[in-house]
Amino acid sequence: SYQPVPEDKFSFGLWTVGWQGRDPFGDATRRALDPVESVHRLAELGAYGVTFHDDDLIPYGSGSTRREAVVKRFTDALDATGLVVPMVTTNLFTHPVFKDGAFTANDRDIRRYALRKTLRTLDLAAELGARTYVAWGGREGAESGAAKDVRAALDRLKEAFDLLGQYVVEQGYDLRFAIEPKPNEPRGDILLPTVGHALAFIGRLERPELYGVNPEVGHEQMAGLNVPHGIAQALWSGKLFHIDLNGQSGVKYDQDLRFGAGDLRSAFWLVDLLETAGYDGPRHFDFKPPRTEDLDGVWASAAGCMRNYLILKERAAAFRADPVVQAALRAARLDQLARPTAEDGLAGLLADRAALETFDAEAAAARGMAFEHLDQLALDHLLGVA
Ligand code: GLT
Ligand code: MN
Ligand code: MN
Ligand code: MN
Repeated sequence: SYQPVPEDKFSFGLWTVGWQGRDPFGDATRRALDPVESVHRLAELGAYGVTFHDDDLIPYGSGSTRREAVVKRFTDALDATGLVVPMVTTNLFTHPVFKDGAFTANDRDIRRYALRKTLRTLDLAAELGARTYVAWGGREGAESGAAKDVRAALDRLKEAFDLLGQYVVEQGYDLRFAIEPKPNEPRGDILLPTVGHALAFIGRLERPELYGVNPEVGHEQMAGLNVPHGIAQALWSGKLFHIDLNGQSGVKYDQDLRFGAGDLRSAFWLVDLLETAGYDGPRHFDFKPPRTEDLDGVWASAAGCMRNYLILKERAAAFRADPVVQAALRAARLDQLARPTAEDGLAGLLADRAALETFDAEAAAARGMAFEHLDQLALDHLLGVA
């Protein structure tokens, strides 16, 4: 029946279903959604969580009285529906003040403002019980060479994240940071463009254990990369703190299609990976219902994200359980890959004449890998004909 339930841990950003369809060429095609209305609709659809930027919930520029009233009304809706807030983030990209970035803006006073706006959001995240803070640096980048000293900008980015980490520790907040890479858009080139760049950056921070990644399916594909491979490396590094699921068709503008649209085969392998690797975080959808849709279409699109995930989860599990597939995996020698190459140690390897002196490279080269048969079995399962 593919009916989502809270145990599936599906979550949505307020900015996703709330996107009004404004793009660089056209105005809004839909009215604004009240966050409280979104909370109720998402709960009815079977989601367990809702996420937001500070400004998605509390209109930019609100004073403290308005702030408190808005948060109270929102938490009442959470209490009424049982929805939780697993993740919160800060809008550091919409206001013109962030046109040259936030934590890496050349203007120092803008960087200090961005930090204060973020520290205030960390308080809100802790207040609402969020365990993850996402940091997407969409405006941290450049369109031209001399405009940004990238090494200095990375110093400032490290300085910012170290300060945010210090704050979380000093306040005793149970919060971790998830850095979201993206190669471009809105900046011509964005800093930390891929999962690999972000992982390398995290290793340079003062408290690396506090930071992980929030990869977005479409963002890696915009860089022409294999999403399940990037996610696998994040998992292998213990750094998959959160994930943005959506759809994208190849290297072009950020499409933010509903999950399952775009590269379906990649989505199949991604779900297979998340479900078999023991990822237990939110399955968070960061998509944009196309601006052709009215509000009925918005909710159909949101429901489709979850339905497609559940269908792919079922198909991937059937693939793994199929005895024919298991035999094909052995024929493709996946069991050998799982075995250490030299459990006999360096001395054993050096003493092993069969590893070099008498090794028959021609015979080994002649062995087929049987990958095509295996991949066809996967496609049969994905297409529902296995
Ligand atoms: C923005 C961006 C997304 C990020 C969001 C978090 S905001 O919509 O395109 O990929 O995940 O800041
Ligand atoms: Mn995107
Ligand atoms: Mn995203
Ligand atoms: Mn996006």
